[in-house]
Amino acid sequence: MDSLILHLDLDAFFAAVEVRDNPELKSKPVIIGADPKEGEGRGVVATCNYEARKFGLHSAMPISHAYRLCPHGVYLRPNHKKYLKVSREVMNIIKSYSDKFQQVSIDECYLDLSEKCHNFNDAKNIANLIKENIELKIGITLSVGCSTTKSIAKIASDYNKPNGICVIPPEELKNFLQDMDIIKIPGIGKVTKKHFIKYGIRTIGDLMEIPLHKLIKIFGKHGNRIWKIINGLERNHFRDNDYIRKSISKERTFYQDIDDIKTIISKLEELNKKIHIEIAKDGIHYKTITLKIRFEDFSTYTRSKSFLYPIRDLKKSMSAILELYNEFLNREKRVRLLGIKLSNLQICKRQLKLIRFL
Ligand code: TTP
Ligand code: MG
Repeated sequence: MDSLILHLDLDAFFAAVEVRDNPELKSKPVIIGADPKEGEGRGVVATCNYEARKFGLHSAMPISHAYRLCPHGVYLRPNHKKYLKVSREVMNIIKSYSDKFQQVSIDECYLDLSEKCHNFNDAKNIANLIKENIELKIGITLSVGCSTTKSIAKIASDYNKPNGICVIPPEELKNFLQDMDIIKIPGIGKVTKKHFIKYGIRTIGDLMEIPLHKLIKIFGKHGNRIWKIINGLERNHFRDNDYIRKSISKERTFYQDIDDIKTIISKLEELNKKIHIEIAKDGIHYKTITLKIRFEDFSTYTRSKSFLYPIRDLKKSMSAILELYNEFLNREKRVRLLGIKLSNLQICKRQLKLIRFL
């Protein structure tokens, strides 16, 4: 018997929470992100509701660009604490439908229903129940994909967004994927896509024409992984661990570009302190620290350093940041943005017990 896997992803998550808490916004374009400052703002869009997407707005778009496309939208700053709380509430509801559960980001997770359901119809009924339950208790919507593997379920959940359900049994897989852009395959981003285009591969149908040995020859391990995904042969691992973000980052786009080294260092110290306050609350340690720097001409660089073991240490991290910053000391350009990212995260075991207990 094939597995029955659901992928569940909340619709326009941050924006949906704000609309829920202020129903007057319901029919308006709502954008969550940096302050647009009437078109002069310098950050990016975190997300926006589907009303705003009609104007071409999307995540990661510069907020000034968003403002030009949609000046009459409602622009709100994010409230991460609130979103984390809503995320926990949603995940607790979803978890109650199966022990085989894995959260993969703040608003998406997988659920294995193989032992709970006999067929796709049963799985679809459960997906509907979950959707109704979340809409009733939490007041936001989500989209669900259902198939025999995690990656196909993920592609399917995106297919009928927002507020949709899409079930893809194995016999419909080929038809479903055939005309899709290869960027829909989890793990293929803009950069990898360019690599595939060099070989004339644009759609998943193009990929399906290529035999496995050839894919492996051209793309190595990546080729093997992709072949398994598009043929519905990927193995479904459910990691039995608590969800922990892959990385935590903080960045600041300055109101005016800066070139004074003292100011740059104090901004880095400020970011470093803030990010440490945040991880201390959750007992998180990190092995890798990354410095991001964007100059006035928008050239952007990231540089990382990894420690031998996970740490949470303000002094050590600051000296790593300064070491990474050294490379940019003599650039004769002003700095537009600075950012710090912590990755390779781990929750200290004792702390985890305490969090569970609380
Ligand atoms: P997504 O699930 O990618 O987006 P979404 O839920 O807003 O919209 P969709 O209906 O397409 O699923 O991301 C979840 C949340 O993560 C999103 O609400 C805001 C945040 N986010 C950012 O802050 N920056 C980003 O670049 C992206 C992609 C998401
Ligand atoms: Mg989402």
